[in-house]
Amino acid sequence: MKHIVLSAAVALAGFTGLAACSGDTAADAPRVEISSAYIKPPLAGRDIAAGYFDAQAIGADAALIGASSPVATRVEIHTHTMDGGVMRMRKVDRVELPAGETVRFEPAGYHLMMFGTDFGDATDANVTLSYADGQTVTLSVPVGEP
Ligand SMILES: [Cu+2]
Repeated sequence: MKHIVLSAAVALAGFTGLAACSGDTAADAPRVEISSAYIKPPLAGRDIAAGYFDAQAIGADAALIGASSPVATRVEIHTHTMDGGVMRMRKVDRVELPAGETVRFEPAGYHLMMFGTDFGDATDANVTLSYADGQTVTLSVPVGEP
């Protein structure tokens, strides 16, 4: 009996080792799938744009903790909240992405707020997303309504 328990412990240790190993190699295997991404360009005379997309964590929970873009001086993650019947935007530091669930970044919901943008004539812009596990992924995102 003691022997069986010991084997189980060894098997468990082996499994944990494997999990740690796959974590180490995750840098080249995106664990969050981004789809339907687009950037809504600024209104005329403004330089604030918004980024929208669908995010789905694959296999394990993930969390988006930041974003940046070479065409923006600053990119923040925002959410909308109702405040006394008024819709307000609020900066958030982290968006949980439960495994297998699609989290939408969309108008009136989560979105990327891009400040000080300068798109020029670009039809696409790079956006780098940073995740809680340290992974960063840069996407080329179309500029314009989908
Ligand atoms: Cu916003």
